[in-house]
Amino acid sequence: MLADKDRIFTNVYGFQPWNLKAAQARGDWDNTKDLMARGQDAIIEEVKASGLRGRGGAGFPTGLKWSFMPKEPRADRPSFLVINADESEPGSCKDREIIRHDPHKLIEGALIAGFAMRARAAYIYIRGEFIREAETLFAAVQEAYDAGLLGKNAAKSGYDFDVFVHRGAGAYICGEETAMIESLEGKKGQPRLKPPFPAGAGLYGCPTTVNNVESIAVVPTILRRGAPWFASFGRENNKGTKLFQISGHVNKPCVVEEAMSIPFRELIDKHCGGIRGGWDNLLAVIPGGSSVPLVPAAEIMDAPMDFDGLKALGSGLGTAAAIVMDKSTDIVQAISRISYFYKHESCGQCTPCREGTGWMWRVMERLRTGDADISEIDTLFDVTKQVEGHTICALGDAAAWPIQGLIRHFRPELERRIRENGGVMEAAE
Ligand code: L3W
Ligand code: SF4
Repeated sequence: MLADKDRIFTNVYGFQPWNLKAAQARGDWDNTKDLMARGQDAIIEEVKASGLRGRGGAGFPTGLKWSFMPKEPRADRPSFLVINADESEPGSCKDREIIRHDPHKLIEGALIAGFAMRARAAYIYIRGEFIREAETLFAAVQEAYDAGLLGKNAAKSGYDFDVFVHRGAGAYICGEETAMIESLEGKKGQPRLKPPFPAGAGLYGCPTTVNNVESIAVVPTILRRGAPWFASFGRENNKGTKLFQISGHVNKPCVVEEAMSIPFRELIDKHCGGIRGGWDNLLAVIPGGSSVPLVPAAEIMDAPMDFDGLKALGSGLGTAAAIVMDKSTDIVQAISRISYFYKHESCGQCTPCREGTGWMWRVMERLRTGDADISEIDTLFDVTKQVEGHTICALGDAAAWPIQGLIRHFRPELERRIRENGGVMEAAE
């Protein structure tokens, strides 16, 4: 179990105030200018050496992403950092806790990361529904300005840096980095084709890096304690500490910081008081937020909770939001509900997603009630394969993968429902 002394988010439960004075007492903003004085390239190299991979779902190496930014931004084409606080993935609730209780880690991280990538400013795009969190964030940013930690000569570093907080308006798709950029520009939040990646042409066509809240908030501690310290947790290619969010049928759902690669059973027993009704009662787990396929009980129990461990099981770490389902769960209904979510949140821009998400949900609903033909299970699987990889953004994949996981692992349950309903012959819509 991760020792208290190795926790980055020491106030994640809000036992102490979030304000600047309390944050400074916890070590935030301690000689930030000295960290910056190491130089931009040295900071990027340290983050690379720490092994930090993006905490928003994709796991792209953070230092490498920063290194794509221009070393000498043009005066008429400044660089920007955009921080993704649009936490909308079903099951995910970690960025919310950072903003509620530790916002200065994020703001200090924004200054250091922005400086390292030679950005002029950071935009924190916060989910519209996070009303109280936005109030906290606005107030924390104001505190930082009042204390001279942001703005001209930020933290006496000699570097000018601004932080703007921008509230979203309730669309899941604005968590996709290019839709977020469109939304920041005042347009409808619809993803752009990539490439170009934001580092080449992002906000207002300028070089931009989009990072998740947790990725930025851990940076000051990595620099203070050193890359080898951070890299000492987890295993090769899966380093560091991580905020896990466990919801569903555990005795004590929680958000907890643990070492990357902790086995699933250990995570649940140590922090969640075990599975409701005991381990024999576990049915399946969606380990990384609703966008990744479920993993059946027998396979997840001893799995390392990290990028590679869950990929090997045909799933993914995603945002490390584990949705735990015991045997009382109607697994077909659960996945059908997730399908509805993606149908509802599709921006409608590309045909396989706009038409496919609705089609998949309607078939899922008929499978739920058993009002389908057995052959439709294969048809549905084929359609998920037509959607996957054929859309502008990852929402199409995210809609396809949970259904693929269900068919892969729970086909007998789907067939049982159809048989018990009389195996109705009906063409899919
Ligand atoms: C420059 C290249 N940059 C990649 C950058 C790219 C992006 C990052 C990762 O989706 C996943 C998605 C959800 N030159 C580059 C490059 N980049 N190649 O690296 O890119 P990518 O495309 O692998 O992923 P993505 O489009 O950012 C994110 C999954 O996360 N997810 C959902 C998360 C939800 C939240 C939330 O609610 N807050 O995070 C959960 O699993 O399905 O697969 O920056 O520009 N050659
Ligand atoms: Fe929009 Fe879906 Fe296409 Fe993404 S995949 S751009 S959400 S229609």
